[in-house]
Amino acid sequence: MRKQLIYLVTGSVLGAVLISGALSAASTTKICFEAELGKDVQTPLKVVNKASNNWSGAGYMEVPENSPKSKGSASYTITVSDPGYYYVWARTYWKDGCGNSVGIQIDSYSPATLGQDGTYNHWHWVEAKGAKFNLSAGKHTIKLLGREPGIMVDQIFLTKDSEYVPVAIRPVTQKPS
Ligand SMILES: [Ca+2]
Repeated sequence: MRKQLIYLVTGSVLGAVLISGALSAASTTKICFEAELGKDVQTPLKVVNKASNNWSGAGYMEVPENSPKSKGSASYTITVSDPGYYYVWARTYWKDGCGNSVGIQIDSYSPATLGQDGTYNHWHWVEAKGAKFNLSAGKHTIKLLGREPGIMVDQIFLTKDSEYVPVAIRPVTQKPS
């Protein structure tokens, strides 16, 4: 009986170790930074610094309504500590159907389009569907690209987990340089 109990306890401990091992393998690096901290900002993209509970940090990046299409950019240098394939998301706000997308370019990859969805007048996360980026450890350049007017971008988020869907404001993990 005593021996059985020992086996039982040992088995549970082993099970717990295996489960925690599986969890740590499944949990992946997440990178999140504020869109308004972009450098070398080119119009019509512009930084809006305004405090609110509706967005994170000091404000957001905006392409004002009635701006030209496919113009404007902002640059971010981020540091990747965990190399691998990353998926990119942006926390966005579309004022109406005239503008519901934004572009993101990472290093020398082709620019990816995020959005083209039907969620208006509401902050929400959109992803670069079908795009993943192989990022080595070290510094990488991310560019936010204007595509359509009447849009705002609060945060930019990268994850190695293809199943992960960010919700609401995410914790900032680094300040881009
Ligand atoms: Ca922000």
